[in-house]
Amino acid sequence: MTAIRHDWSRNDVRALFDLPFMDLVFRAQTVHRQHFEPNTVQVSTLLSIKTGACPEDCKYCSQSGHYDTGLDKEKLLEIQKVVEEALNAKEKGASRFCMGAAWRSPRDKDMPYVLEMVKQVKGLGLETCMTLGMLSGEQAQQLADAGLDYYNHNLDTSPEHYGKIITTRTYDDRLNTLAHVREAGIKVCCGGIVGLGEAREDRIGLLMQLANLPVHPESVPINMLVKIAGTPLGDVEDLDSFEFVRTIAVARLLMPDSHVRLSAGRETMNDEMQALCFMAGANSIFYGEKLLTTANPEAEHDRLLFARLGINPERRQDVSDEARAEAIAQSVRQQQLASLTRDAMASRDTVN
Ligand code: SAM
Ligand code: DTB
Ligand code: SF4
Repeated sequence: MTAIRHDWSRNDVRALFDLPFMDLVFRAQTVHRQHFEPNTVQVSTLLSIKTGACPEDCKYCSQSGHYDTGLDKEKLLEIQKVVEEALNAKEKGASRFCMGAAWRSPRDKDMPYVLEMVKQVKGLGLETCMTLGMLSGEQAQQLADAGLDYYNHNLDTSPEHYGKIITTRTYDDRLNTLAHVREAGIKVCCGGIVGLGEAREDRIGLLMQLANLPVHPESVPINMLVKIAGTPLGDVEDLDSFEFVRTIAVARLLMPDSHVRLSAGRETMNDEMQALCFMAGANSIFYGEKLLTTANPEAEHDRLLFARLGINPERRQDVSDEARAEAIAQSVRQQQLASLTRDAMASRDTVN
């Protein structure tokens, strides 16, 4: 087993990106096999529960009210409609149902509805995930009490590139929400987008931020930008496919115990490219014809792809809440011990 580290330097991460492609993918696949069943991929289905008219200005997003993308806006869906979609996703083979809302953050009057959605979707035997924007500590606790398994909130890009992509919320706002989610005991789903016109140094910066969080996100979505006409990034230059695979491989090496999701952007990838991503350690996908507002491959196509590659969908995880809380507490204790040891070594070096 590779040790779980939280002290990755820029040079460490850059050195991984700089490896010859085959060496990088081989190393990522080797680490992947030490930590996961090799031919198993976790399958989540997404639903937009509130669409468009978002006050944020994320330059990639179809749902931002700042750009004219021609999207049909929709108010918060009825609970019954959400439950029907979740049942449908379960019947098609998803193990997790992710509900996304185009909000800066939920209003207090929205909370009873989303809490009820969590309870009812969980009642179907699905893992639940929500992405509702920024959360206060109290809102995170309410979601935890309702039984929410995962909360998705991405860092999106490096701290250095961030201001070119979003101006209406800060990097620290995002880190605060992540801390609230973690403190409430909800599992964290946090990743980013590549292909925004960022430099490799920004992909390095994003992965360093994720890998140096106090506890690694359980789920790390790596999204390839889906270009949306009408947004400022609607016709940005394509990212090289191998650079995308490298990003997946480096994420796998930095966060060996996390599920790395080959997330948005599969619609424009061929099957061979997706197989390379699995080879590089991706072990989760979004499944079903729609992401939030854009197209995803047909479910039938994905079933066939899994069969051609001998991949099995991961079964729902049944680890108890107590076991998970103990695993996180242990990881925090290990980090504290590692940092105490480092401090002791440093002061010994100074004394000598
Ligand atoms: N509004 C909430 C928020 O931003 O926290 C939740 C939904 S938002 C759509 C979730 C994530 O989807 C974003 O942080 C971004 O990483 C990803 N995303 C959004 N639009 C995308 C696009 N056009 N291409 C790829 N990823 C995208
Ligand atoms: C994530 O990292 N990717 C998903 C999910 N979290 C919410 C969203 C992808 C959105 C792609 C563009 C769209 O469909 O609107
Ligand atoms: Fe709003 Fe989320 Fe889209 Fe940003 S990514 S504009 S916060 S829906």
